[in-house]
Amino acid sequence: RQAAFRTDLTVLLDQVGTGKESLSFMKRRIRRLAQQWATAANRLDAKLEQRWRDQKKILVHVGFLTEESGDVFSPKVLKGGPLGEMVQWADILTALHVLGHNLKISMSVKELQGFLGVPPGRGSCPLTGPLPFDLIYTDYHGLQQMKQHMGLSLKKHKCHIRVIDTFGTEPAYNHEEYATLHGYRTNWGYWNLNARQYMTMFPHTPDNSFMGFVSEELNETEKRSIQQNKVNNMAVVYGKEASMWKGKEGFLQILHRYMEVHGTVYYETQRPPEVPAFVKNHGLLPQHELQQLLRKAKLFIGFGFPYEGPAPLEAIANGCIFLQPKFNPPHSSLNHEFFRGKPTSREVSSQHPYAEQYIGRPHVMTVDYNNSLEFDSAIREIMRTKVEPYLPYEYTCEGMLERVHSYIQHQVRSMWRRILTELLVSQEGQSCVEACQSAGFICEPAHFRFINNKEALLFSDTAFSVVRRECGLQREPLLFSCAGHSPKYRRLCPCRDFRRGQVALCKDCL
Ligand code: U2F
Repeated sequence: RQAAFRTDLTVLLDQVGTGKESLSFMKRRIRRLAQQWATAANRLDAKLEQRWRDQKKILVHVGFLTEESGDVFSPKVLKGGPLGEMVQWADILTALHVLGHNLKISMSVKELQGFLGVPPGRGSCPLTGPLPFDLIYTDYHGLQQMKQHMGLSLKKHKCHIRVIDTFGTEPAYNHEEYATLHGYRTNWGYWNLNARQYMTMFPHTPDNSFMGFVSEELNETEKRSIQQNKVNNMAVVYGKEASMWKGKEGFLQILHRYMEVHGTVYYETQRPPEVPAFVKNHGLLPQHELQQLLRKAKLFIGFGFPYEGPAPLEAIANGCIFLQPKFNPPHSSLNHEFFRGKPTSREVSSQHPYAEQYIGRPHVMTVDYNNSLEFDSAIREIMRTKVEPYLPYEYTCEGMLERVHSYIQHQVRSMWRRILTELLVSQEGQSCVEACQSAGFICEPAHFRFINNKEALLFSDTAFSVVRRECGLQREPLLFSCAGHSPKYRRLCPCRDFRRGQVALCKDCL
């Protein structure tokens, strides 16, 4: 069947269900952005010019919100707990619905069993027969639950699964045997999936697929009115939980010399001790009220945590400049508690590397907070600088629809029609992520299999162990890796071009 765009979200809202703050948060978000999604759907529809799109049967099983996984998120929705994951799931659900697919949503193991056709009361009875879905979107918790309830057949149906994985999973952690032998074993990894089945919140490593989420887009009238109403000495602090403010008095003092400081920190009855008296604390705000506050503010300032959340994109989209700390040395699972046990060695160079690397000045300033002169002068520069609201295309509704559409139509059998643009050889110790990036390309893991041979090595002439003058091929396709690097080797890298503002897609791929 052909999929038809949907602009009415009523059915979706009914499907999401009730009874938990997390679900209410997601529904409020879906409702608030309904008009933006509808406009985006119409635009993409026109752009695709009647192209055939298969309607897929899709199951979305949100593992981290199930009671069986402990659901620690829902009770904290109104108390300053993490919302980024809920923002993303709400947007994924909306994108799949708007693209016109046949969607089933499950938020409990019972519903999961029902949809997979496991007879009630026979908890671990494995699914027999064909899988009733073309695609299953879930997370690591959900994957574990499916393993328990589908037993052996999960292996057979693995290629239909997509794992929503905020921070990403690198090939070395995903490959069970390699991870076990080389000390990459964590609580999360070792599922032996194709690394592109992991879908991330930001474009971290091209080994995974970039799923993303959306932020509100402004029309020209709104942009103009924002610019007229900006208050040059108004700052909003990034951090809805009091603990995120701990030990930051020094910076807050400096900031307060120049600006009026606002916060949206959750509190019960009294001001949390971490939040100084000169801060105007609004308490945790509903998303639309936070947007209003950001429209007036000139500066949105991060103190290092939370990492890689949606809020800086919202701030920049509302015309704020985002000021954030540089991490030197970078934070990673090797040196920081928060990332410990996460299946990636990715080095996080600042609170929000995407803002730093993909957006940058004048919208984003990444500075060394230990240097109070640098910090001080950044604030003064921000007060003088005029910026326009900015939202990268890949974070608009249209950008997300376009990307998810492309994944669903072309990525199904792990084949991805993309055009190889360039074969590069990295420096010693350099990863293909960096090698491709330094030439203005992006690493394309789908093409490793075409270049993993003697001919390609001979052709490129330089890929060998520098010390032993040897060339090596990768025997295990699951270990092809853009992120991997070793001081001993130069790597042969498949790179491709990408669209401006839509890094997941090559120039001719839609
Ligand atoms: C990130 O999770 P967070 O939820 O902490 O990320 P934030 O950037 O703080 O914001 C999430 C949403 O919270 C909303 C805001 C954002 O869309 O509009 N919000 C609000 O509604 N009211 C307020 O007063 C303040 C914010 C990240 F997303 C997760 O993946 C990580 O697990 C987590 C830890 O690093 O950080």
